[in-house]
Amino acid sequence: MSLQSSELVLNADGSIYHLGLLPEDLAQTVILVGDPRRVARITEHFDNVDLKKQKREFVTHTGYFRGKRITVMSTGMGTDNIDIALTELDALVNIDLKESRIKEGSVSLDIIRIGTTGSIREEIPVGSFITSEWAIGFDGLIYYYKSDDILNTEISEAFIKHTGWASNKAMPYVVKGNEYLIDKLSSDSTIKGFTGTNIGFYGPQGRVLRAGIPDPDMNEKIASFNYKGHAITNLEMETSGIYGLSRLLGHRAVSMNVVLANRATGEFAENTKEPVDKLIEYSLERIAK
Ligand code: R1P
Repeated sequence: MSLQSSELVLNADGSIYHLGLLPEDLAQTVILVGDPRRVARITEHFDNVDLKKQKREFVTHTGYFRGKRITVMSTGMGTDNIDIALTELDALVNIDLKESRIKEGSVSLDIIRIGTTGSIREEIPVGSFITSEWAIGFDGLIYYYKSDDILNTEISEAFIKHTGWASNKAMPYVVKGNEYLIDKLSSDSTIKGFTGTNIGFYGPQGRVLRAGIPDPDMNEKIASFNYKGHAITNLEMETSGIYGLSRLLGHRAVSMNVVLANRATGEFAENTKEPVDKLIEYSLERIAK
């Protein structure tokens, strides 16, 4: 059965709709970043870059780092963009775009997020590298898919009870990263974390400028949650979507984040470039190993 053109949307050159990429543009190892300008900051370390494309916030470079072919792509901010990024990356390898048919067998990508985050623990200072072992999504994206088999409901149910999570917000979901990539990207320089993924930067992460929030103690409740040793370390906006969709589609994913803010102490990195550059260099070293 072929997919209708309203479902599998292609551009005039045959590339996938939002990413603007053709299957040959993509490497099997894919680094995802939020900020479009971070793409070049990563590929400046490459031996060569043979492809550069951009559509909307999706900037893509593909090239070689120490002989390994790697694609680096920006997703912009949030799990709504991750829905598009992951679905279209998967389509590039697992759907025959010319025939509009799902291919026999499936190809698995290695997906590594290199991002920035806020720590909710005093003991995880600005500059720390967090490898997300688990993610808890407050964004609700995964509930739009058949996802019962990949979610850890024991942890999410304990979390909902502990925080008194309001039923007018999306129900939190818990999903694990890929063990192989978590080990590969972890070392004495990283902390294994449990990352909370929010649907926004301000109210959803408990930041108040002018608009008030219904539960000002939510970050403290999130920080005091500890279920059988599972305690949340940091907040950002993409990891749960990347982990959830990667599990559903059969890809391996790990999320690496450098801490720029400490929400417990109120501290923010004076210089954001240096810690991000350090995480880029560290992650590339581990990916190339
Ligand atoms: C918010 O400032 C953005 O920064 C973090 C959040 O997840 C969100 O996307 O990650 P990136 O630096 O990768 O964009």
